[in-house]
Amino acid sequence: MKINKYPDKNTWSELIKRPVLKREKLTEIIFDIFKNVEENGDQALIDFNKKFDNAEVKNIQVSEEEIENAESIISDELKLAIQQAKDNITKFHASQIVEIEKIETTKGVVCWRENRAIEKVGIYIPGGTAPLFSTVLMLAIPAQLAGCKEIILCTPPDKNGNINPAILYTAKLCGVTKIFKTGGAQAIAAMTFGTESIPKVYKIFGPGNQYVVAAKEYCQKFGVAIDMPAGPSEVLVIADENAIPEFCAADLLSQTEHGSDSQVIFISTNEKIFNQTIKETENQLKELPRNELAKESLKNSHFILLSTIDEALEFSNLYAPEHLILALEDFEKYIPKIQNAGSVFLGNYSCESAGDYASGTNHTLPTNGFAKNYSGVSLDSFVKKITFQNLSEEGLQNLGETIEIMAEAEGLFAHKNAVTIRLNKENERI
Ligand code: HSO
Ligand code: ZN
Repeated sequence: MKINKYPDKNTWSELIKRPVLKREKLTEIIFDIFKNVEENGDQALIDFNKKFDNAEVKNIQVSEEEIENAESIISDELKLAIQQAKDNITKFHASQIVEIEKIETTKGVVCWRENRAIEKVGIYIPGGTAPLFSTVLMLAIPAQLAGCKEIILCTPPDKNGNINPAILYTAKLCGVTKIFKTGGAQAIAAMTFGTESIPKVYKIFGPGNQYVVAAKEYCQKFGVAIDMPAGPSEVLVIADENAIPEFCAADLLSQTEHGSDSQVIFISTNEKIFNQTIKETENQLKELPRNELAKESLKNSHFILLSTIDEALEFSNLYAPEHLILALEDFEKYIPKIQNAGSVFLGNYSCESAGDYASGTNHTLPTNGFAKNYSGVSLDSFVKKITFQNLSEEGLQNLGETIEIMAEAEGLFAHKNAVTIRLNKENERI
């Protein structure tokens, strides 16, 4: 970890830099994978499963029997936990449904917006050491609430050709319509073009490695939308003299265990809390099963001592963290000063894990500074909004002249005429 005591403001631009990823030559690889999947469909996916995941898979689609089997393997304890998380995530996302409001902008001119669900969406869940079934909750729940008709899920099989039972169980519970054993860029390609078994979708969601991220960038060329540009996970913690170093260290480490490229930033205005948190982080690190990853990501991480909370927030707004934790006594006072952050955790008891799993907010959030211009996933991510308008005769009379004058000024006489012809007709009748 890098320790910075009262760094000069002109060094901040260095401190806010994310770790530079060793990006391999991805463009060509992604192009080839997309071409192969477009041309060979399911067979390409079966071949890629063998090549990349060392898995023999005959049927790309997960069967009903496999899903039932998963349900019988999951412990009752885990089922109950998933249920409570689901209830909270559902409650919070359902609260985002807004009522249609019809607005009369001029007498006789009524405008409004209505939501329509994106009909077909695809969820990508990475394989590997941490089976992120919590991400299934975060994506499938709002998709179902929004009314998406087709919600498909792709995830890579293990070397026995199986998928983690918690992923299968959660997918079924949250209304995923079809589950497929395919991962990496080829899964994104399959959802982009469609194959014999995988339907083509209109929007793709979910995290992934550098190949998946590059594939999600590429699929947009074919008219598919994505949730947001992605980067490694991150958290920024701001602590005052009332913060609890053990808690701060635990929060920092929870984020470092996601991957060696995760980044955490700790800022304190109190030297004692600062030093204790560093010590605690080193102590707790030793106990973690995934401490190799955590150690690596700590190398990218900064511990910063600053003079005031206002300064800490100024730094945080510049960094625009995915997660911001305010371990502050009077956090209320600072809320209006938060400008850029994906999701904020207030007070000593609001750990990031709460939002990662079960409090109700979504954990699919903008990283890599994108909190400056993107929101996290919400119900809105699964709908598009259509505007409507209805002008009565009186409405057109009230607004017509304005439209005619503007159309004429743009030199667009057909536009003007669309109004004039109607107003004249009206006059004829009178
Ligand atoms: N912190 C991750 C989400 C997650 N954590 C899933 C645990 N499981 C990205 O925000
Ligand atoms: Zn997490």
